[in-house]
Amino acid sequence: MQQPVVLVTGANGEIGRALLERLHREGKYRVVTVDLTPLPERLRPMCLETYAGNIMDRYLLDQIAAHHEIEVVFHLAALLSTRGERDPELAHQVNVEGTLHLMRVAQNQSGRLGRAVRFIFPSSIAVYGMPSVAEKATAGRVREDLYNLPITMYGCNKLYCEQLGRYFAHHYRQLGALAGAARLDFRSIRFPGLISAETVPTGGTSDFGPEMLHAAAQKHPYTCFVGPDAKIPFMTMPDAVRALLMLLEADPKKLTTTIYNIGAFSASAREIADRVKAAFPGAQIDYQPDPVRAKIVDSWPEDVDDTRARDDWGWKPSYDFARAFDEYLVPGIANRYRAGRTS
Ligand code: AKB
Repeated sequence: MQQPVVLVTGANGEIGRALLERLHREGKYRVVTVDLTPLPERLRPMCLETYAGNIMDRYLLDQIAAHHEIEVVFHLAALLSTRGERDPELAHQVNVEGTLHLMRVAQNQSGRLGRAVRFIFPSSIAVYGMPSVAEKATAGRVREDLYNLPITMYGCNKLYCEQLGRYFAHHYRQLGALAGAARLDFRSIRFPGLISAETVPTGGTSDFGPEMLHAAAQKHPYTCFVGPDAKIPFMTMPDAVRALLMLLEADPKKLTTTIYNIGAFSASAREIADRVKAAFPGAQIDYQPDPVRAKIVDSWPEDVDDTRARDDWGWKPSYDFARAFDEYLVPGIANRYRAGRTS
């Protein structure tokens, strides 16, 4: 029997590239990708087919669905929080309308297959809106259902799409002929800021962590856009990808919700800078907080409560703060720049 087909949108992004490599190593799925920009040469042989195009293009999505029996969707395409504040309407189009198109395609596909397509959606700590820095400091590990008052378009988009997914999974066309048909199996993870040894993110507001590290590894000075005390949860990219696959493979009977926090470690800009300086002794880091970006980071919780993910599908991070730097980021980044890779 042929392996099932997985569709990855935003495959050329940070998470996408890491996920493609992992899916390729495991060899359990055939992978079809779509992204605005073509995949780098080295990733293309890992895929059954790659499409360069926009997820707003309904015709393209229908074409992809017509050509492949898609059983799983990783919908990674999105405009992140800083980019989204620069163009909120575009963020809404990509993050909400694009997601709706894709859910419709996956829903139709579930009907055709007669079983639920698994739709894995990366949400974010951006769905939270802490009312003040003082409350952020005392709130501790924030549960999924608290402080859902985002201050960015991206956060609003993610929060809404989580609900859209829940609707598609449990209530889609509840009055119509499809009331008893196979629905989407929607599952989402609220990611913290992600740090990869391979890639530098663009357009996000948690980017100060990875930017600081990659700048130091390249011997570039770095001016941080948040103050030294700004603190949010972070996670390494290998843990993020592992979580996506764990949630994909989790037994549906064990899932008690469609929305899961996952945590690994929390760190302030100063704590990250100290680690970076220890690893790259010449690193030059200073602070010139951008008031808006700093306010966005202040609105995100210091830490998240991931009890549900631990209980329902066995989530446990592999990398805490020390291991992340010592065993993954520092050696990985040194390798990456030594090899002089450009993509
Ligand atoms: C961003 O900064 O927008 C993202 C996120 C926290 O979801 N990295």
